[in-house]
Amino acid sequence: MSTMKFPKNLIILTILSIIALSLIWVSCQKSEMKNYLSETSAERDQRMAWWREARFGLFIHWGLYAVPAGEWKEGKNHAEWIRTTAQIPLEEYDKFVPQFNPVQFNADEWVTMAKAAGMKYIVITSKHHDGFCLFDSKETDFDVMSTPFQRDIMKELAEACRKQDMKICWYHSIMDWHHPDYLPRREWETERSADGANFERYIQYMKNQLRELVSNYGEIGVLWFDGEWESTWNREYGRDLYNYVRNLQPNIIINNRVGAGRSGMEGFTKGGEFVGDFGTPEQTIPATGLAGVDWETCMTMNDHWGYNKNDQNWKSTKDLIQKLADIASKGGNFLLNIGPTAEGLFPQASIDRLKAMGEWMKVNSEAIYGTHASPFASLVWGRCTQKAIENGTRLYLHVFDWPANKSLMVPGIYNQPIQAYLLADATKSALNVTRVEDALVIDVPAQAPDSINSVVVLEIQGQPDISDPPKIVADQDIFIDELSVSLVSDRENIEIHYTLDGTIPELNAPVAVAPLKLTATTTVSGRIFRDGKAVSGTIQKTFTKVTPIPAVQATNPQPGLNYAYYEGDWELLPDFKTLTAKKSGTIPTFDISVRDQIEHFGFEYAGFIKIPVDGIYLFYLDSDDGSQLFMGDKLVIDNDGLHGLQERRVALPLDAGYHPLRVKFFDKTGGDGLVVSIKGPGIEKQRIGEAMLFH
Ligand code: FHN
Repeated sequence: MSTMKFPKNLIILTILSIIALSLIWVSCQKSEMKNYLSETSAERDQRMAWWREARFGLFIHWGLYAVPAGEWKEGKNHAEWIRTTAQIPLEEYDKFVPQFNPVQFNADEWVTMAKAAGMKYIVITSKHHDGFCLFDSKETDFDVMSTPFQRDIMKELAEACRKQDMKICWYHSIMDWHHPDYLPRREWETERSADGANFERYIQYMKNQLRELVSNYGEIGVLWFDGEWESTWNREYGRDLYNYVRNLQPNIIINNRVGAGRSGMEGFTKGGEFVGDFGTPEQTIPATGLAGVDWETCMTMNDHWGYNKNDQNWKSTKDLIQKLADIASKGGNFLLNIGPTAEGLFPQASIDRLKAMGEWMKVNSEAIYGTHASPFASLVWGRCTQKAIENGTRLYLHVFDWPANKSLMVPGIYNQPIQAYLLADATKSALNVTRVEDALVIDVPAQAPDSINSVVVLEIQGQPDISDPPKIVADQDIFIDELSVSLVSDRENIEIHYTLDGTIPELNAPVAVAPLKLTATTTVSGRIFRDGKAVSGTIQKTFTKVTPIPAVQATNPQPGLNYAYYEGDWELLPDFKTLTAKKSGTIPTFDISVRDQIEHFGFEYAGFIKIPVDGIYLFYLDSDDGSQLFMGDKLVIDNDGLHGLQERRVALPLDAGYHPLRVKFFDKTGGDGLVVSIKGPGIEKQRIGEAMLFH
């Protein structure tokens, strides 16, 4: 049969026009994307309002891993990571699919228990690192519809939440140990080739699933990303994904694990990196809140996120209730986890704790919902949360240790009291309040209303006026010629008296009315007075005048750094001088992408940095794993060791000109990263670029 011949150039023209049209389509898509990264604070406050009010949510880790329930061969300490921690090959792990049939799952019962506990939102694993989807996805068969259960769990839970005015939220893992395009492979998965894997194609798969999750289940409260720490994910992907999801649902809230800037389990994002909407401390509660930063501690009730049938190390109800108060007293949210069984049930120990927390919340939730961080640095008997009221403030005093002498002392507070009463007392019968020096003392009954946390309400006039000393504010602790230092406080109707000789300021000491100009090493002390009386302690800080490090003569400096690349398995930085480099040469800046393998490698970079003007310069070293920065022969930043992305910094006085510097870096396994940044006179914090580097 003759076949029609198309002239070659017509075929080429057709292909080119298809490419051109698809590029136009993609750019249209991008151009239609609104940029939510530049949201106003008013818009953000409106979007965050329900979440800040909520303060308390339920985390649910559920999936195929509930089937083995923590056990594999001899191992009994696994959970949601079991495919990796037990090194289960894909085809073995897939055998859990036909075993997943949680016939006792009842979404309404789960939501009822969460609501009774006082929780306002539920975050459930739509897909954890194992890649299995608890929802009906058109993008994969590795989902709940391929199990005997064949019901869309996300759909049922979303509907149950809506019925009970509970926000439904999705956890979604960026890391995916099942999808063929996800990289890197697990180190032990030597049989599973990465040939043909295309990470960009994986990102599109993830975006397609997120479109399903954020379009098919109604309004979603939070997208809780996780698994963002591996080397293939980065800040740019995170910013793009944040915008992508916000364009699907503009009011959705997204955590900081969408980006790549989270520093470890303390969960906050380093300055300058993309942050998402809230920090995510994990299994830990920050020592204090961070003014103006939204954050949420996520925590297990025992030692595992996913169900482990052998894990009976349950936190006590007392511990959980006091943790809820502690977190709220620092301005954070508490996301408390349950790992349901393969049958679809909450473990009884979890049910018991939810119930007991609900009993406490039934009486005291006003002291949690919509509250703000404590105005006190610390309280020996418990915690404090607060709310604004007309012409004053309502303090919720969470008393863990009830005073045996029936006198509850609230130290260092200068406000006039309005009234005090027990939150558990429906009649709000007044408690007597007297002033003793800088404290207010509340007469309380002998018997605490609650054995774990009794809330005493103290209403005061105006904003809290606490005996905090003034703050001492300056750019640096060291200076070359002159340094401006300010003493500040937001307390009203006060004077700040100061000394410059290390003595305690008394009433006759000078008053700080403008920034102080220091020209020699000085210890600044500040103390607050009102109506001739000291109403704070004293704060002190020493500022040191230093001689700048002289520049060196660089002979015929050329752009770029010398570098040497090594391979090896280290726990700490080796002495590279004793090793043979795999390769070396010059490189424009600190760049680890020239490595020949994705783990067990190291670099040493050496050259000069050209400092523009005399001044104090901050250097930052952010790495996963270890790194060190040398200026001349001096080790100035030691960030060595096995760790996730972690940033350390140093301030150095430098003369203008060339300064010799050296950076050592190594990565063992898992994520990796190296960022060397600088901040100085006229230089905002930024990566040290090619323009400043020479050899
Ligand atoms: O690897 C996960 C872990 O399984 C769990 O999901 C926690 C909960 O936030 N997040 C990761 C560990 O940081």
